[in-house]
Amino acid sequence: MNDSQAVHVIGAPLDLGAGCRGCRMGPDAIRCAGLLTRLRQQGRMVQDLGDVTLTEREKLSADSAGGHPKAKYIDEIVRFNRRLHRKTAASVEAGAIPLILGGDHSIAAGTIAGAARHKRIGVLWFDAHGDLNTVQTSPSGNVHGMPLAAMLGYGYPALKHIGGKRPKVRPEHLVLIGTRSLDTGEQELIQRAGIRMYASRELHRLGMSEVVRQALAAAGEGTDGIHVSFDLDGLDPGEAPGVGTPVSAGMRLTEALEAMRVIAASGLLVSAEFVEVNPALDLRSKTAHAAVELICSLLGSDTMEEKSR
Ligand code: HAR
Ligand code: MN
Ligand code: MN
Ligand code: MN
Repeated sequence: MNDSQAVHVIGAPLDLGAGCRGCRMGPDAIRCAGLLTRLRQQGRMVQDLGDVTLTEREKLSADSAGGHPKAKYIDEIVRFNRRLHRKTAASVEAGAIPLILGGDHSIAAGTIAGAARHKRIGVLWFDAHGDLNTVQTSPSGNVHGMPLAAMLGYGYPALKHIGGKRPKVRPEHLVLIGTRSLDTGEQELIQRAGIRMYASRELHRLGMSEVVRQALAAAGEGTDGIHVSFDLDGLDPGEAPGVGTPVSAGMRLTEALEAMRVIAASGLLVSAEFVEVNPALDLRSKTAHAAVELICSLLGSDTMEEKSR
């Protein structure tokens, strides 16, 4: 990433992968919290490409949208993610930085496939959860708990094969940050694949800057750059109440902002997404505003910051 690269905002209003409704309104909530104005004030060229189309949820039932009883709405989620993958890839090809606004986290199956179309990608995954379930291990059948497994090459075929059959990320180029809720099958996959993880305990022991420096060294080694996937439930529920699956003892917003600044300074960023903002559960748009702060720390232009000093 450099200061002259434009940011392409892509809305991904999908909530079929989540257990509760509402994060389909996430993209507009983040826009309404002032995203475009704020980024432009920081000297970043921004273009809003609008939203990827979702088939009306009311026309679908979990079965008719079907495909699999333990992967709810999987057919429509795959269709949506194919569209999202093309938009993301086109944006990278145009030399821009795609900034995808979710939507539930199942959209990562489209964004990462898109970013990985012409680049070898490392992934920094900020989340309370691992999202490393497969149809076999998922306790809920909610697809937002599965996208990262799919990107590593595990799970539901149509989901993992979006944008081609090869895995989109190698386990050594993936780092989980802020993790504190993992299912048994996810723990096994982390062990088996040797995935690097910084849970809350390590975050506090090492400090966020050091964690992100280590994460960037691992994910950046032998890749063309980094995709940042930020699930707002990675933050503490006190600072990000507007999420469908809150987990206590999360990252502080100040820590997460520090993480974004270290990533920005590395120049390694290729693409980013901010997901799981659910305005129906939010308190005075606190979570949407947290997303805007994080995005500005990640994508604000350094040059302009210096000019205004
Ligand atoms: N691990 C649980 C499941 O797979 C919960 C997933 C929670 N959802 C998310 N993902 N917000 O980060 O059902
Ligand atoms: Mn997630
Ligand atoms: Mn999560
Ligand atoms: Mn490597």
